[in-house]
This record gives sequence, structure tokens and C-alpha cells, in this order.
Amino acid sequence: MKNYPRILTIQDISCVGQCSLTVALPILSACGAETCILPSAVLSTHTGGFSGFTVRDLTDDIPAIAAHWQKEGILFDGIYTGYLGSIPEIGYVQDIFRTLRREGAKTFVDPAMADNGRLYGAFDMAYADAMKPLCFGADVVLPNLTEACLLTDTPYRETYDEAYITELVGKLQAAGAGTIVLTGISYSPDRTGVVVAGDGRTQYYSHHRIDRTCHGTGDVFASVYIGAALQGVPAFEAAKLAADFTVSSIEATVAYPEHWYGVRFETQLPALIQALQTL
Ligand code: PXL
Repeated sequence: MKNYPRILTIQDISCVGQCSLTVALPILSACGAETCILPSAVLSTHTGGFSGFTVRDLTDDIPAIAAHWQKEGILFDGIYTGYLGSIPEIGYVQDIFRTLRREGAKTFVDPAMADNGRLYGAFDMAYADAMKPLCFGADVVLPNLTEACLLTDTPYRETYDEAYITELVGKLQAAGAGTIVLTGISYSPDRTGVVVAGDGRTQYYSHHRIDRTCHGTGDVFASVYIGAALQGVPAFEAAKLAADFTVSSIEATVAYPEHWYGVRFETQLPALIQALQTL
């Protein structure tokens, strides 16, 4: 690992549930980055399967935190946003993109608002529309298929062919997207993978599909991708590394049905550090 980037990640703290900041912090640290955080909200758990969770939205705290950093001259080499709390917060994040970047800094947006054809419980179509300028203004956008459909007003399909994905990528590019890292793309029942589009080409990496859906895999994938990218790993290689890490984390979880709420990614961190050391 040759770089020591300072990254800011803006997403919620789900106190229990292995997603968002509790995933991004350890993974980005393992990737050798100084990891700074800006919590968008504090929830007792994530919203995917628990009931009665508490939510404290931190939208109103963000401008003063950002202003303090600006006053102190604190700037970042990378800014990575995930699950945010409100539409005004999306605007504040756009301000942060403008004001807190070191020269050459990269911005990464995981829309983190939907999966499996549905918006997460806290969000509506107005939120999905408000995410568009943030996603299309970032250097790298990392949507899953559902989010890519929402961002391009495309009907979501459970089964599709390469032409459908090519059209979707074309619509994201026409809307102004930078590098596109599109996850959960599957052309056959036993395989799934990631499409990477940027620098004038589109590439696809597939791996076997594990018959288990896990919460937080999008956050695990994005954190590894971004950690690797900030170490100078090219987009397609970073996507492969992130996909392989996500697969091995899910594999480390399948034997534990009581662990339905997240992925046991921690045991895979030594292998990730080793892989990054050899790149
Ligand atoms: O991993 C995405 C995510 C992040 N944060 C919260 C969530 C979810 C997905 O459901 O509920 C609070």
C-alpha cells in the first residue's frame, strides 16, 4: 500500500447491523486510509428486517461540522457517501464535495437507497430524484441494479439480457455519470457480478452466486472498491477485489442463519490487506 489517503465517509451509524459506517471504517482502515466520518443519522439498527428501530437524523448538524473543518483547513483526498438521512442532507453533501476536496481528490457516491426493485423504507421517489445530481456529479457512482433504474427512470426487471444493461449504462453516461460500478448484474441463475464502465469501455466480472441474501453487502463492496481505488488500483481491478471480498464474506456467513442481519466480513480482512500489499 503506497498511499496514505485521507478519506471522509458520510453515511449513517446503524449501531447494530454491520452496514454503513461500522463496515466502512474498518475496511477503509484496513486499506491503509486515514478514515474520517460524518454520520448522516444514528439508528439503533439498520432498517432491513428489524422493527421498532430508533432514528436520529443529523442533517442539521452537518453545515456546522463542515464549516469547522473548512476553518481548520481540513481537506480530503476522497469523499465517499452512502446512506443519507434527508433531501436537504444531499444538498449539504454537494456543498462538501465543492469545499472540502484536496487537489486531485475523488468523490464516490453509493446511492444506498434501494435494492431488489424497492426503495428502502425511509425513502420515496422525491429522495430518489434528489440523489440524481449527487450521483451524476461524482467521479464514481456505485449503484446496484435497482438504484441504476431509479436514477435513469428505467423500469426495474428481475431478468434481463446484456442489451438491457448496455442501455442502462448508456443512460447513466448520458446523464453525466463518471465511472460507473454497477453491482448485482446476473445473466444466469448461478452467476452474478459487476459491470464497470469508464474510460470509453465497459467490462464485466462475474463470480458464482451464493444462495443467501445478506444485508450490508453493498456497503462492504463499496468500501473495498474505494479503499483499493485510493491506493491507485484501476477501476476494474478494484471491482474484482471488492467482489471477491464480498463473496468470501458471504461464504463466511452462510453457516450462521442467526446472523441474518449482516455479513461476517471481519475474518476476511487479513486476506484483503495481503491482497492490497501485493498489488
Ligand atoms: O446497507 C444499506 C443501509 C444502510 N443504512 C441503513 C439501512 C440500510 C439498508 O437497509 O437501513 C440505515
